[in-house]
Amino acid sequence: MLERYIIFTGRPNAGKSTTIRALTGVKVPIGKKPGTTKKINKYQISKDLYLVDMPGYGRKLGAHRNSEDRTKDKILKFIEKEADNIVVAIHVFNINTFIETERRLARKVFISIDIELVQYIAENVGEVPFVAANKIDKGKEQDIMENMDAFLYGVTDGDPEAAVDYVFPISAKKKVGIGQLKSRLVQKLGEKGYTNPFRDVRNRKMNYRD
Ligand SMILES: Nc1nc2c(ncn2[C@@H]2O[C@H](COP(=O)(O)OP(=O)(O)OP(=O)(O)O)[C@@H](O)[C@H]2O)c(=O)[nH]1
Ligand SMILES: [Mg+2]
Repeated sequence: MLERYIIFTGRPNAGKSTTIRALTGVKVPIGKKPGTTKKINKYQISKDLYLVDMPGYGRKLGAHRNSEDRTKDKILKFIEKEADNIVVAIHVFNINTFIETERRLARKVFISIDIELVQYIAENVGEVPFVAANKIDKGKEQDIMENMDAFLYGVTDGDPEAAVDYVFPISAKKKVGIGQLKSRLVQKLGEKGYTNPFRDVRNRKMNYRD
């Protein structure tokens, strides 16, 4: 049986796993430190449909460069190889630290890994992923707005209006903005023949496999 995927991507600690919990009720492991999700974890939610909780894409303090590179490689390979089987992609990023992290990690040359990954998904899957701008409950409003502007500007190449349809400010932890993202996600899945995809999964304990 062919497997189809709903994938969640993003930097270490962005809140991918928390977002899966908030959207679907599936109790995937979450943690305070980056590196909680170590493998590409699949959770079957119906006959052929799987939630895919990805490990963090990018650098994290104290981690070995080699293992990080292997992880990044696995994520990119998965997206490339399974492109036709990815029904929906959701990219999660931290709205508080977008500018700061991108600058710091790129050693002052401003290259955005979040934007690169969004574009990589769009090119391979053939559709722009939904983007969850996470952790809006944290930090100053001014900083959040600046980070959002920088992200929108980068991801649309200077036409922020183009992103209103697929970027969703959320707090996965406080469950803010989850309703809007979920209804777009459910709508999109419906268009692709998956009705009521999360009906039976709430609070169910599920085993993952990779
Ligand atoms: N304040 C706040 N914290 C959040 C939010 N979402 C997630 N977190 C916290 O961020 C930390 C990381 O959350 P995870 O969901 O494990 O992040 P992840 O992206 O899956 O991380 P890795 O698996 O390590 O790549 C946890 O301490 C969460 O409680 C949010 O919306 N607001
Ligand atoms: Mg995780």
